[in-house]
Formats: sequence, C-alpha cells, structure tokens
Amino acid sequence: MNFIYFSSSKYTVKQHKQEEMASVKEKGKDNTKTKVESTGAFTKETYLFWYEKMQLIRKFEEKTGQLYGQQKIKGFLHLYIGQEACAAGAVSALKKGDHYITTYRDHGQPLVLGTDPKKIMAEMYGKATGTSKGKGGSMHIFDKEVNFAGGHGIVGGQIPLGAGLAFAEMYKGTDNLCICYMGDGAVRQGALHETFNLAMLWNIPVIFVIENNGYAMGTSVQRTSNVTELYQIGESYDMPSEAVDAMSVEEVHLSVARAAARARSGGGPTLLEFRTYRYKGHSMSDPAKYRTKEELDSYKNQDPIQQVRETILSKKYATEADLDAIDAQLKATIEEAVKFAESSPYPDAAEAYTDVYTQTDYPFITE
Ligand SMILES: Cc1ncc(C[n+]2csc(CCOP(=O)(O)OP(=O)(O)O)c2C)c(N)n1
Ligand SMILES: [Mg+2]
Repeated sequence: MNFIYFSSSKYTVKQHKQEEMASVKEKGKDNTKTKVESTGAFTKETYLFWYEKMQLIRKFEEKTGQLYGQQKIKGFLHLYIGQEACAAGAVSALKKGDHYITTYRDHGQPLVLGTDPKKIMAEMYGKATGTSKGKGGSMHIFDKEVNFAGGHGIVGGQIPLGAGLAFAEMYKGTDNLCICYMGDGAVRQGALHETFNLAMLWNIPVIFVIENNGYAMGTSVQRTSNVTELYQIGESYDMPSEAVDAMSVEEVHLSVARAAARARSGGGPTLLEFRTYRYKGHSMSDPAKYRTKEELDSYKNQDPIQQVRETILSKKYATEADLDAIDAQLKATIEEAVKFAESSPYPDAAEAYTDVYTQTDYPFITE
C-alpha cells in the first residue's frame, strides 16, 4: 500500500493542527451563545431550500409516527423531529461527491439529499421498492446515488466507517470528504477513540458530528459523562473542535463550511458538537418521563423551522401564502409516498438470501 498521503509531512500536519486549535479556541469556547450575525450572507434560495427540506423531514416523520400507531410501519422508528437543522445546514454547506453516514435516526439526511421520499416510505413499510429493498426498515436507509451510506443500528458502529469513506477519497486524490454523524451516547464507545486517533494521525478529510440531543435513550449526558462539553473530547486528540447551536440552521451551515474548507485544504478532521434536541421520545415506545415539559418547550421556542420561516417573512423572501403553498406541495408528496408504499409488494422470500455478504474463500471455514 502507498502511504504517501500521511507519511510525508507529519510534522507540518501536527503544527498546522496546533495552529488551528489555537484559532478555534481564540474564537471563544461558548460560541453557541453568539447568534449568527451574518444571516444576511445567505441567499433567498438557501433560506427556501432550508425551509422546504426541514419541513419535508418534519411532515414526513409526523406521518410516519401516525402510520406506526396504525401498525403499518413496524419494528423501530426513531424520529428526527427537532433536529432537522443538523441535516439541512450541513447539506447546504457541502458539495456533490461528499459522503454522509449516520445512526439509526436516519431519515433526515437522505430526505435533504434528495432521495425519493416514496422509496424511503416504502423501506419503512418493508416493501421491495424501498431503498434497501424492504430488508432494512427505518434504521437502514441507504442511497448510493446521493452518497448516503446509511443508517447504522450499532451505537458508534458508523464512526470508523465514516473515516474509511473519507480515507478512500483521500487515497484516490479527490477533494471529497465524509460527514459522519453520531449521537451523544456514542462518544464513550472505544470505536470513537480509535477512529479519532487514526483520523488525526493520517489527516483524514472527515467531519465528525456529535448530535448532542441531551439523552441516550432515557439517560442524560450528565449521568454518563464526566466531560459534558462534548466537543472537548476532540481536543484531547488535537482535533479542531467546536460547539454549535444546532437549533440555528445558519450556525450549522457556517460550522460545516469551516470544517469542510479545513478538510479540503489538507487540514484533516474536525469535531462539531451540534447542540440540538429531539422533540419526540427516543423511539416510538418511549414516554420520555426523564425530562420536563419546560425543558421540551424551551427548545420548541427556538424551533429551527419557525426561525427560518420568520427570517424568510421578515426579509420578504416569500409571503405566508408562498410558504403555505410549499407546505401543501409537501403534503401531496408525502401522501403520494404513502400510496406508493402501500401499493408496493413485499420482497420475495428468496430475497432473504440476496445482498448478504459471503466470502467463499474465507480461510477459517473448514466444512
Ligand atoms: C453498541 C450498542 N449498545 C447499545 C445499543 C442500544 N441503543 C440503541 S440507541 C441507544 C442510545 C444512543 O443514544 P445517542 O447516541 O445519544 O443517539 P440518539 O438516539 O440520541 O440520537 C442505545 C444505548 C446499541 N444499539 N448499540
Ligand atoms: Mg442522544
């Protein structure tokens, strides 16, 4: 194997990192409190993109919640409602060719990236027309067309895979990167620490995102973590790291744009801690008794979609009627997706044996 990418300028890379870290720290650690001043820098098109995509996630998921109640969608269902800006602000800051990978809370990214909502809905129904031929369900949406590498159920399992996707691009000499999402519950997994170490050592173009929604199932970050400012975990690897107010789609975009510029210019990994909140329970069977209504309401008062709606109206980028028309269009798209899923067939029983990884020359099988 050719190690040229990470052996030649080790000392310089390390120095570069230290300078980066100093400048990130300089900007002030608690940048979640500084409201973005540069909202004027975003165009009308970007605001309308954010509105439409975040509203698509919310309305699509509200529908899937109802369908789950009617037992039309079975298995697990983890909703992203409240966290929409984490996906929308990242996609607007990245480019075609970049890779995305995330947890089982995985409907947001593909919906923003443009995966057909019909195929996502069909996957949730377990139908053959779904993104994973109905064999993955809600937790395993994949779409190669838009470089969305899933949908992973093992907490932390996607972290090394995300670094691997980015490594492959570096190896091929492109300027593509990978944005790798994980929850706050994943940061104590050994896989994260092994990956952070190698990603820094090899200067891999990866953006690690901790979607800190405060809880891993019913357990708060404070109950499991000595360090509760989770972005600081990156600092122990000399990784440029920052906390981001992820109820603000502008802040998400700006932070991802900074990290992407670093990755593309050979500056290696960044850790972003997106401070966000899920309005619904962990999954559909969670009554969410571990948190107060006041806490939930305090986040709903900073709702990312509402914020964008207000900005659009105040800047006169669109009227109430225009936004209502977008909502009506989304409703029709979602109804069409439900119809498509309901009228699609289940996979053939023989499909249980296809798309399964086998290695016929695996040396340890003797029979
Ligand atoms: C290795 C592993 N351990 C435990 C679980 C069970 N489990 C599923 S989700 C979850 C909580 C993860 O929370 P977090 O990372 O904060 O993500 P969130 O659900 O909040 O998006 C746990 C413990 C699992 N899927 N994988
Ligand atoms: Mg969490």
